[in-house]
Amino acid sequence: MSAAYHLLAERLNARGMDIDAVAKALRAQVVETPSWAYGNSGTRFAVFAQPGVPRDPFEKLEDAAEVHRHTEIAPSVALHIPWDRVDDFAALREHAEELGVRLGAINPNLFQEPEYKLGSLCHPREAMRRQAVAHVGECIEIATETGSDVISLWLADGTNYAGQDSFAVRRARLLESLSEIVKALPESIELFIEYKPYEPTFYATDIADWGSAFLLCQELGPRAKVLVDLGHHPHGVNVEQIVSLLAGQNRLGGFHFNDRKYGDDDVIAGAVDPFQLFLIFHELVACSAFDRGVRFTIDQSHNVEPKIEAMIQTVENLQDAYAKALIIDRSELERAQAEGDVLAGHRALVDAFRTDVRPLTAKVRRELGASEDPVAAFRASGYARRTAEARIGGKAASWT
Ligand code: RM4
Ligand code: MN
Ligand code: MN
Repeated sequence: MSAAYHLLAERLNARGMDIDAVAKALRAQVVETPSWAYGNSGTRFAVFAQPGVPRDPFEKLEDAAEVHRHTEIAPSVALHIPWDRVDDFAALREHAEELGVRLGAINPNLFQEPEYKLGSLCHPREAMRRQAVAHVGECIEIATETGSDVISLWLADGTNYAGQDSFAVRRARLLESLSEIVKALPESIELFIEYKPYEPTFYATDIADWGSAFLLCQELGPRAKVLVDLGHHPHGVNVEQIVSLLAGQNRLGGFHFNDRKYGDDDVIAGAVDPFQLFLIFHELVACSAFDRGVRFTIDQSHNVEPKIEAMIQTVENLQDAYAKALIIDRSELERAQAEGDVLAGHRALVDAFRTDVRPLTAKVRRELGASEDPVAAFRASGYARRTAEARIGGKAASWT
């Protein structure tokens, strides 16, 4: 065990903290990675293809398994349909199992068909709404075959100009479409509803914020929950407070982790604002979200950085944020809050945030059979070179 770990353990033990319990919680952390992050992606200006990018969902799973191999806390992979449509989902599931991973949330794609120009579930024409509902129905069937327990829905619907359509009528169409979807869900599958304030539409988005998503969930019943994507808020919004509120109402389905400086940038979680990430994990620990099945998915697109390395770094950042949240001196925090000791409460958080938990997370990874330094181990493994050499020919996976 490293000297740095002993120092950290000593410090935490002196505060009466059970470091073994912290390590146990960290070993149980589970993060889902998105299949679409392993394919080529870009901006509306350009897609920069990378060498060795998977050519089909089977190869995407191989890259996801590599992330899991080095971290041992990323055992499941979210799929996006039709990007990940295959003829035989049982075979895909088997391939995942052979690689030591499993298939996670199924994400319907209601934004790329030319028919969806004016929307999908809210489209003015009934035939288009039917087509969109049918696509989600196909995703439910896929979820049944893949053993997935979540349909994770992000809706691109909205309008570009005032007067283009009626808010109220679009809302009524949305509720009708979603009610049909919920009715089609088997017992074992939940529906997550993701919100986003703008993009691809610019005037109004049909599910723009957590309140809109929450309201829909209330109308749709207990199987519908809200998904919080960290890049989907206007600037200055207190995301950790939204997390606390939704968790308190038992409507926090899960996350799409990423980070951003300006818009929906989808860069590595914790790369821009690690303090916000830490505060979100603090709220989750405070309301025992980890015992309540909240799902932790990454939703990122790595356009210029190497994709697998970026994903491994992300998983590490999420582990780091969780570790820091777990070592908060909660009795001191409660004391300070009860006594109105403003800055002592703040200091309790900042003290944990400033603590270097890397010796602890490295130990946890060692115990799990993962790599102590996952990015370095991945770099040294030669995997990137091998796949770049092997994956020649065919068409690289891409969202375009
Ligand atoms: C959206 C949203 C969805 C994701 C797509 C690719 O902005 O975040 O969750 O599936 O991008
Ligand atoms: Mn998302
Ligand atoms: Mn997004």
